[in-house]
Amino acid sequence: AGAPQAGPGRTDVMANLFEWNWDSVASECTGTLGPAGYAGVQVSQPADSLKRTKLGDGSDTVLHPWWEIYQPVSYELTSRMGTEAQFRSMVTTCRRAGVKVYVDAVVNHMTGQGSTSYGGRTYSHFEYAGLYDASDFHRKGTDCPSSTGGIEDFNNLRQVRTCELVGLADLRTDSPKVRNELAKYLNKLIGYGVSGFRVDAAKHVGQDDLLALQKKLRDTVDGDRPYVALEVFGGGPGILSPQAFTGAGSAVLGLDGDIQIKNAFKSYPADGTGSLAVLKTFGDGLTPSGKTLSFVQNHDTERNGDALTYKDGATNLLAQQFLLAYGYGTPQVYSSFAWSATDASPPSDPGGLITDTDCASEAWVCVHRDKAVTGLVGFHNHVGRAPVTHWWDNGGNLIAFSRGQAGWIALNNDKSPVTRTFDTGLAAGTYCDVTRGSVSKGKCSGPTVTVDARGQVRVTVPAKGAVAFTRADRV
Ligand code: LM2
Ligand code: CA
Repeated sequence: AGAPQAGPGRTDVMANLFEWNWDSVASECTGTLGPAGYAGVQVSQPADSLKRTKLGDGSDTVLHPWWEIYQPVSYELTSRMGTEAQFRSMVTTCRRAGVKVYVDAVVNHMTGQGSTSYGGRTYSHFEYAGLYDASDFHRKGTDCPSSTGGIEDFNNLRQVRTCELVGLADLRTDSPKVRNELAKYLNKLIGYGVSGFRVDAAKHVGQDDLLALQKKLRDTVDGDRPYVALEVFGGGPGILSPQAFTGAGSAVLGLDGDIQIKNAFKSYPADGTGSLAVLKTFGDGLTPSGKTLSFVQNHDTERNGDALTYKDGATNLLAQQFLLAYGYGTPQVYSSFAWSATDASPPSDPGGLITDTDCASEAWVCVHRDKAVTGLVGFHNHVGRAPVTHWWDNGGNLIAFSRGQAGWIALNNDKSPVTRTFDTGLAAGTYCDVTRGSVSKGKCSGPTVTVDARGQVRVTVPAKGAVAFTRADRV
């Protein structure tokens, strides 16, 4: 169950293209992800889902909110993101570009509302023709001990596992029938070339059922065990904690880590009152690096206040650079659509089908394409597992460190530039700053910096910016 790895010069960086349609993911794999050195891409929940036909109460103004996809109604692959044929072709295209595909898998529940779907299916709560009937769901009273049938106490083990998460029909993942249906679905995806999964609501499935399900999964087309990253929000005690799930999959999501990154880069309530100096031992107290899919934000935490968002602009880019440079976890870069209301729909046609991504429009935010980020993807791939050395900080918002003798970076989260001499531990020479330029035919397209015979470099670290280079960026 290895972290994503593919192609020469790649290690493990993943892009999370949340609610990009399949055709757009495919062109991104060929046009950007492959060439920039991304090893993997996480795509959205691909099974047929709820398609709402009318608005709910007064505050409900969006007919097709982004969260429709978290309400599956079958395991057919017709969705807001495209057809089954488009999905398959996307996987093939991405793999050819050296980018492995990881799928967001909803295994805890089925839809909690509505009656029609993107695939044109009709269904009702607890009845999904040809797949599940009422006997395949946990029920209030017999299984779920809460008075409403919903999870009321997130510290109560039986509630967390058998009651309904926000009213979503809770699958009997402890039954052979449900496990077989889920395995059939996930194995179909693996057969199409998918390399692993982000498992939605894994806390609400529980360790035993997750492990039993994974035993039923086939090897990937590369001959590996599928990579399985479990979504487990922090805050739960004991066996409900992320730490308690590290043995139940390949990794857990870094949901405590993204909170800490936000706190360091942007303390509440004022921007810049935290300090990057605290990141000297980032990872302390969190799940082990090799067992964590780390990120600055995801689709939930960009909305719930836990994490930095694209709206933080340069601060967000700087945080992405830190995560890629520091080497905690398998790093993932999140890119999705712009929003103001938290329920907003991704750019869609009137029927809710998501339209092609246009990174040049204000409707989409392509963080993974930013030169500040792609430069650090290359850095990450080059430095590999080299340890963090030569750490330096000013106790505030200026930090610098090396990754062994393979690379060096300085990050400045203050509002004014700083010029200073740093120890890098790298060999003497002139290097291309990969945050602004790249080396091609021995020439740097951006600014260069010079390391002297003592391994020292004198640089100006821009306000809300970084300077970074690796051994491979000598010119
Ligand atoms: C997740 N991880 O465990 C996803 O990352 C998260 O985005 C999902 O919630 C959740 N679990 C279920 O997969 C989102 C969204 C919810 C939304 C659900 C289901 O944050 O607001 O709930 O998807 O679409 C919506 C309504 C809610 C309603 C529910 C069921 O907002 O009010 O509950 O549908 O009808 C009565
Ligand atoms: Ca459950």
